Amino acid sequence: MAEVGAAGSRRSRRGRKAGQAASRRELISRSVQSAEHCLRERDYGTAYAHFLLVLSLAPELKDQFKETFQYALFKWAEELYSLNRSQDLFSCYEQALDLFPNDDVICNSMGEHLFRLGFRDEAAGYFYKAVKLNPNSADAKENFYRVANWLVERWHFVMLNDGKRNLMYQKAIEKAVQTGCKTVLDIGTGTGILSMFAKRAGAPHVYACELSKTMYDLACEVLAANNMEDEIKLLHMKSHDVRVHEHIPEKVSLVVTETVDAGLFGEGIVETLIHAWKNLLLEPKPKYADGEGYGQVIPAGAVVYGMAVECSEIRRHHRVFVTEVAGVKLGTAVQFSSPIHSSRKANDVTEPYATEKFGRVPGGYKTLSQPFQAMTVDFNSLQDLESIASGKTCRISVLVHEQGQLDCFITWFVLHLDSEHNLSTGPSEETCWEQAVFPIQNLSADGYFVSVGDTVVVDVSCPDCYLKLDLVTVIRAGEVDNTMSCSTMPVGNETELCDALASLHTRHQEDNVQEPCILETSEIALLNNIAYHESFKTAIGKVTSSMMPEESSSFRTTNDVSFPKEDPLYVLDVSEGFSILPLIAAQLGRVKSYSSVEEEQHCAALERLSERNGISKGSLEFWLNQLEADDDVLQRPKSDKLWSIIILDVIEPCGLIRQEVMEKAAIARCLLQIGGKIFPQSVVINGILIESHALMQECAVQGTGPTLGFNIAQSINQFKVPVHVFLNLSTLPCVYLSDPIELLRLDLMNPYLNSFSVATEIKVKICKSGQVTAVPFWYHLYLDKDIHLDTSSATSHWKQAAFVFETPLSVGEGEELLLGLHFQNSNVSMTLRRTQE
Ligand code: 44T
Repeated sequence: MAEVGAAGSRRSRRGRKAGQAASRRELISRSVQSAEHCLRERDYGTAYAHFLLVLSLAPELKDQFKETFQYALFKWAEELYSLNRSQDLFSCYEQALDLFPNDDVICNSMGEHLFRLGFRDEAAGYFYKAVKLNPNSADAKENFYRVANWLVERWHFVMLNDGKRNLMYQKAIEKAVQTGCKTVLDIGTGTGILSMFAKRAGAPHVYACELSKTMYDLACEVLAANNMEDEIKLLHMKSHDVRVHEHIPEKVSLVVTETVDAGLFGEGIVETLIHAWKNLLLEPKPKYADGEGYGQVIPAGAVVYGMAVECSEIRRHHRVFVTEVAGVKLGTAVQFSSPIHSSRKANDVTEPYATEKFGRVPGGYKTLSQPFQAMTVDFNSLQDLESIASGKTCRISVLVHEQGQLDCFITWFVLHLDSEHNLSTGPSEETCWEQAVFPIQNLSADGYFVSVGDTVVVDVSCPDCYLKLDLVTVIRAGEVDNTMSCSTMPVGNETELCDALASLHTRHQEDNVQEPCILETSEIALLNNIAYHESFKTAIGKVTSSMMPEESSSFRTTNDVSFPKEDPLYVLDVSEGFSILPLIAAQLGRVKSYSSVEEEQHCAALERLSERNGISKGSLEFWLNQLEADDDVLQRPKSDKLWSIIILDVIEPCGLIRQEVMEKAAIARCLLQIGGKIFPQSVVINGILIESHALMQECAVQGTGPTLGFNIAQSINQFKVPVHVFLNLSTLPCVYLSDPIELLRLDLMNPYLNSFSVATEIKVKICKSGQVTAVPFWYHLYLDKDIHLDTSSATSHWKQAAFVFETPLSVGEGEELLLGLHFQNSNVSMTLRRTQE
């Protein structure tokens, strides 16, 4: 609007202002009317736009219209979502948050949309903000708990609780500072602990960089909590982007870092230090030089060790070793493969190794060789670092000293912080570390067995950041005279010979024209679980035979070219991921199975298996195709009520109940034929009271003791979650304080009887005095009243979850407690109190 000249009379200006105010009021009230009208008409987009205008013009109305505005926003967002207009959706939320920056409900809803569209980190940020804005919001809290693991990975708690590791770093840093290091850069500072060690040791200048925004924010909070915010300069950036003069005033004399993973190199320490030596560090100290003014790195170096290992837990998660499952022959029709494999292609996002804490692996492990030195690295030598980065490969011969199945190589390392301070991440060490696992795959069935005196040949390298161990061949004791127990040789002319030999040992697949079918590790464990599939086979058989009593199905084979005249029974498997249950059902005869697998390789695998097992073509359908295909072409159920069996996948491999299971059961219930069944028909949640300090260490930093007096717990524990997942209950160090207790029964056949939210209190008798710290829980899935699956069994593909209490409760033997259980939206929470209180 054109400015009125200074000469304009006061009166006319006031008059104009009054006029403007009136027209503003008019505009606002009209817009409110329009908005409300649009809401009634369910035109949410326009309603939202009107409200936006109203509240921008008249912020004083925010309180009055907040809820209606939110309603319009959420409704409009749903429409935008279903129209795939995600950009517009997020713009709306950003506008809404400009108006209501401190509104937890909008924040939480924004997080939910981000999450739904796959932006998990961003979603996590909004959930965190929503919880901070309103710590009592149950929705925001549940959402936050589900994503907290991405914001702050759980190993932070474990590492900060590892007092030995902290003390070792502190001593090494102290020594370096006392011998003259004045300027320190902490790369990947995390919560800032190493920087604080340097400051406390007296370093005059300490800088730290951290690339994760959440960790950077956390480090700021930690420094403030320890009154060090003015003494340590924190940078939110990757070390590669740090520039001398611009970000730090001078080159530093000490770099401290713990950017190492279980496979040592996976966090990019080699590239990080190459960059640091070239740009951020003073010259390295010449061998015989004295005094100050040189650059150095803590850790000074590392040695990586490897070992050949037999381990049934690794085997069952990484290779399909069963040849027949509940009557379905697997044979060689499909080559199943673990997602962890050394022959990664460029741009492969999967890591070439898994990790496992071997001290706690269920079923234990057996060493087949002595530990061998796989690689050494001097972090103070640019030349050494560059040689590793160039991808040099070392071929190592390892003598087998114990017979067994060669399931994997495992590696660990000793970190030499300096000449006197070391940390080992070995499998028998009392540390927070896991070991890296390189599963062996694709040998012939008897190729895995190795005998004393055999030699296992392995190539070790570190291309593209990750440590890699490749099995070259197994030289059988009789084949070649071999007296070396373990020798390292650079890869030379023998390579071709060995490769030729290796190909003799690997399986020849006549039908290896097709791509391997890569399964998740839990899918592989499931496929290896014969008892699981047998249970289903029996339970499905019982239902189908009860539903066609008029004839014996035994002389009907599935090889019939045409379907019998009578209608078949329909079985729908809505398992998540790969499942052969539809094949098992189809083999029972007169059954038409529907699989809900989505991935192309899964469909292809099921089709091949179906063909190999002589299952007639029409007996297996893919639900996805169904949704798209013409109804008349495929024989689909004529009415919606034709399913005889619907198989639901109720438990996630991590040990939690899947989201919306009861809602799905309610829908499934409506689609069942009379006499039809949902599998499982009911789910019993079982639990047990335990005292476990190991579990507490993984959930929260335990005071200032382990962090050597620094206050880190308070800040990082904001990211703790009450339910711990992926637990191996069978090997968790703990004391049982009660017998197993039935916590809750969910009846999936009558889902309306269990309202989706349940609160109960259960009496628990204490059988041993101690401190109750947690309640691990697992499930019995009842396929019918006689057949159930136990998710805590040794062959289960499920892990367990545990509810961890805020504070431990001291209990005495014989005492009776009340365990409160709350089940809402598939989330479990618990409380514990004494009966007499
Ligand atoms: N491994 C956990 C610890 N960073 C990995 O953002 C321990 C794994 C673990 N910042 C078994 C056991 C355990 N510039 O916050 C992270 C990360 C940051 C950088 C700036 C850089 N060049 C980097 C590189 C990484 O550093 C922090 C620590 S790195 C991860 C430590 C129980 N398996």
